[in-house]
Amino acid sequence: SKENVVAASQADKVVSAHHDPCEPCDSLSASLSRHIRYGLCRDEHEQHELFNAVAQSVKEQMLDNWRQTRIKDNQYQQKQVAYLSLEFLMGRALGNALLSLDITADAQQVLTEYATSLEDIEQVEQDAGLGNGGLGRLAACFLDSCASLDLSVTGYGIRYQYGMFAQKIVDGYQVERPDRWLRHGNPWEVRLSNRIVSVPFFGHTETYVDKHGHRHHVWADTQNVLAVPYDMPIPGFKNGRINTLRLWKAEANDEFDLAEFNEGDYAEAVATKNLAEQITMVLYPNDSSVNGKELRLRQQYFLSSASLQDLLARYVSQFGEDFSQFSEHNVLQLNDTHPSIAVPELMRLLLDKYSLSWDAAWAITSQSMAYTNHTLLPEALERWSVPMMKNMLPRIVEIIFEINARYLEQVAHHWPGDIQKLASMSIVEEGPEQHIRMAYLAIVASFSVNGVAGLHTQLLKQGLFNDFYQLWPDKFNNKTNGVTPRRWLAYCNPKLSALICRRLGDEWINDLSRLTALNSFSSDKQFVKEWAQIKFENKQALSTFVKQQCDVEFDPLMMFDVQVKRIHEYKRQLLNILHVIHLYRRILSGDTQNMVPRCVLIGGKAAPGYAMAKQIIKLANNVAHMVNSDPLVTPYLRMAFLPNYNVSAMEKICPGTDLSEQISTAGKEASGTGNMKFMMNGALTIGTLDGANIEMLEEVGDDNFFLFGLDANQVAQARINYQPQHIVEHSTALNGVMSMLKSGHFNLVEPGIFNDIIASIIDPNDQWMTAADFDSYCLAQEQVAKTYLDQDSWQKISIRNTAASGRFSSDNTIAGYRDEIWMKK
Ligand code: B1H
Repeated sequence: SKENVVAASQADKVVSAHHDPCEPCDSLSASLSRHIRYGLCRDEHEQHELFNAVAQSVKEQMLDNWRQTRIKDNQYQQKQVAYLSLEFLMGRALGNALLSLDITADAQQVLTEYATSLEDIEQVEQDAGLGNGGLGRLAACFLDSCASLDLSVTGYGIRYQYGMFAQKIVDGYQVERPDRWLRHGNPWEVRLSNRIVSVPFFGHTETYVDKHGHRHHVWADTQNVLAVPYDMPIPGFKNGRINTLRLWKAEANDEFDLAEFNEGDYAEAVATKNLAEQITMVLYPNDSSVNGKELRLRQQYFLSSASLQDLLARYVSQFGEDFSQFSEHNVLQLNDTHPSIAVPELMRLLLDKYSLSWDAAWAITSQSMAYTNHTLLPEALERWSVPMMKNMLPRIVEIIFEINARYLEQVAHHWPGDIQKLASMSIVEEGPEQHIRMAYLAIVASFSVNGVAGLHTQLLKQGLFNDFYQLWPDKFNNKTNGVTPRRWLAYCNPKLSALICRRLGDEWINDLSRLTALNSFSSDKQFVKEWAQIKFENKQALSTFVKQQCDVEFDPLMMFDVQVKRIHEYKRQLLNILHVIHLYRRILSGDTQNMVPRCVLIGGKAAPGYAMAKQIIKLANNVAHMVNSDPLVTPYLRMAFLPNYNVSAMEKICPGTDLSEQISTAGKEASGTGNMKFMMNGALTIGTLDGANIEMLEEVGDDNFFLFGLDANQVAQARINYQPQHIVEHSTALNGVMSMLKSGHFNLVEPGIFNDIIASIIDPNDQWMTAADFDSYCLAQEQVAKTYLDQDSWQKISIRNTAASGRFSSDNTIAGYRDEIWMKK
């Protein structure tokens, strides 16, 4: 195979030698007028062209520091971290870049000369939606925090031509549309033709013994796909560091099938090359469930191999082929098992390409890999069919079996004579068809295995991975998730941000624990008044957005009750909808005493193959329709389903939310991160004891959090003899809601469409136990209403929530990764 790695750090040195570091680059203004004059080639330009020119100019402001950062990091002064992830849910980049470079005011000023506003230009940018939900957005927040903490961290991912699908709602149903985010080009990216690598697929393996008696493995007759890196700048917050997000695009090489070529089928021979480019065509839109398609495994291997070749080439250009210091200088953080095929791939490169011994290669691999688990849901645990893998990656499968054989000796040693343990802990799952358990592969090869919130890590250790925890207790650790305070407070909520800066200065932006000082203002009347006024204005802005997107009138004088996240049964949007129906029935029956007028907003995408999630979307839309079209109801209750929920939408939603819904079945949501964004922006939370909610409650205190429902232990207990039908019969409220649903009140013209949903609620096997928590949820909602009636105390609690959110800065999380995983000695 031709793995022509080009070492390019030499080129950097040459270029920098010719660059005078004292010569300043053009000002933003000069740069922009140059881009508009010479970049567009005509006098008329559309908004997206103007945006592109602005982004090009802002990128230019980063180029010197970007190069300086790269040159410094190529000297390996600090350990190099590679964050491998199939998803980076970046959203828009312009506003964030301006904030980090501290040139927002500059840009606002410059744009007045072009008869437009920065705000308008920002809205033109397409979201980089290269992720599904929390896992992908976490990777994006982490990159921001790493750069801001001056850490040398490179994100490695895939440059999907189509990101997360765009969601439309037609007649209440979700319709998916392709996300053509690159249609007008991507002004932030830089294509690096000098760092292209080649990734092998298919073929077969051969072994031979050389004259010294050493065995060698050759992976022959492979079909190679070129991996072309596209770099995106990741600016640190006002610190001059510009890190890199390196996204790989698959391209065909120009080795043609000569037979076909010579037979005159030139066009056909060239056309087959398109197959290679399919690899990076589209993001798989599943969240918390696997897609076992062959193309997905190809994406995973493509990313892993390209990134490792890149890393090794860089290392070799600095240290030569002496890999003894590799793990001292490099660490690979695996974002779930999706890139865990990097484990056997690193082994392969060290063994076959650099001729290391197994023991040397394994020492390096197992001291460089760290794995983060993001879910306990069985449907999200990756298993790949061995026959399929053998065909696509024959050499990789050999290596996995060898890793397994050696590791099982350790298992046998730890549990002598326990045959059952060998089977249950094997990386290879036996059955009619063998499968590779990717999580086990990741655990075996990693020096660190972490969960993403306290409860999640505890459940990993005691449940799913208990055997491994017994074998290697020291590998396991917790790193509770966080979100970046730059995007999720300073940028998205400029009014609140300004108020906080007036009282505390601006140091909270990179030291969020300073927000605790806000507590001392919670009895300052003037401050509370300003706090409430800002929330009101943010609610006005959100109403405008909801009106645009859903054509529903939200009144900012009403309470804004919001649940936005992927649609999944375990997240229980259904519980929320049942509560809306409950309020609707109360209003219809005239029981409006102490009722607080509310606007309920639900938004999120369903995986295209997830039928139940799609029905929940339809139910939300139908209930919203009934609620909003009854003038007797709308003074008390309104509801909207927001189409196409994404990063940019959340930037408008979380500042204008009063109540954040975090109502998953306890033990199912590994962490959650939306919960943290709402808290930072002063929303109060109604939630279960699940994921990071538990830690939020701990920080803010139970007087300032609306807790309800079974905890994880109680859920496990209650499951044993769960009789939801019985619960319905004994709950007047739930009984009423179920009757109304069954009567067809919400689907008069489409009889029967909600039968599956209705059946799921009273199914003794309902995994999500919606009925079990319903009464408790309604009670907590009454408490919410009561608190909201006393606006003064509501606003105080709101302040306390923001004040207590400091722990959930991703800076804090990344400091933990840095100290306890990456730099751990
Ligand atoms: C999370 C996923 C996920 N956990 C499979 N698992 C995927 C699994 O494409 N796939 O195959 C994609 C995504 N995503 C989320 O991670 C958790 O549900 C959240 O609770 C958590 O906050 C987030 C970040 O850790």
